[in-house]
Amino acid sequence: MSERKVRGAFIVVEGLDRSGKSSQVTLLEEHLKAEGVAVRLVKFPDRTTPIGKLIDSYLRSESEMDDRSIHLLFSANRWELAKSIQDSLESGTTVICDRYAFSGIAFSAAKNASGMSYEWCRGPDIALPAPDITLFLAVSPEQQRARGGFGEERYEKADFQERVEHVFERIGVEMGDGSRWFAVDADQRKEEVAQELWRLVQPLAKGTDRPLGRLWA
Ligand code: Z5A
Ligand code: MG
Repeated sequence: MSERKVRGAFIVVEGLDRSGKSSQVTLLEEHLKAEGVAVRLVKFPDRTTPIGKLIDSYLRSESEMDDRSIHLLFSANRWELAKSIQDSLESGTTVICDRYAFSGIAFSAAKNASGMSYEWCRGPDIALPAPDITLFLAVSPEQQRARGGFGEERYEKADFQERVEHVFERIGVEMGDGSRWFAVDADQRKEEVAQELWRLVQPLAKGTDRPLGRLWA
């Protein structure tokens, strides 16, 4: 019987604003590298691509856009990188992703705009590479406000963030038990959060032989 090839693991870190995603993604990268694992960091939105530049201008409130248009651009920004993420995984590199399709659904569905149901928001991201694990950083509104820089960009308002959180909760429930979606208390100190994330990621540190799935497909 032929052995299945081991590929890199696809690890997604999600959460509300200022929950510490970028800090944790960096700590996770360092930890994996120290274990001798080949790692690639990806961040969405990727503000460096032509589509990413449009998104960046929108987030800074330097331009206005129809809610549906910006939603589709966020998704297109992920599709731009989908093939290269898959290639990295297949070549044995572990990919850590700072925000993914779940942010896309949560922030757009929270707008409660007409014609933008939860299902509609999910549509464009169906069939993207599926994460092997999603780490959702849950932060309280008090901690969010206490952390640096909150309030500078378009969506950084407490009532909106609360609606975003509700959509994230729905996603977590609907992803189901087999999806490896884990919520982690991100009010803890950085080192404590990092330890908890490492405990969850460690079984995937040397890669996985599971075929790469497709989101909601
Ligand atoms: N968006 C969307 O609408 N649709 C989509 O499809 C996608 C995104 C992908 C930009 O995201 C916006 O795009 C975002 C969602 C929307 N809008 N909102 N709101 P972004 O990822 O580019 O946002 P960001 O600029 O990276 O900020 P962030 O993600 O909110 O921050 P973070 O990465 O979670 O946190 P951090 O940078 O690691 O930490 C923030 C500060 O807190 C910093 O000073 C840290 O030192 C501090 N920190 C971190 N952890 C701790 C702990 N544990 N204790 C104390 N202090 C801490
Ligand atoms: Mg960040």
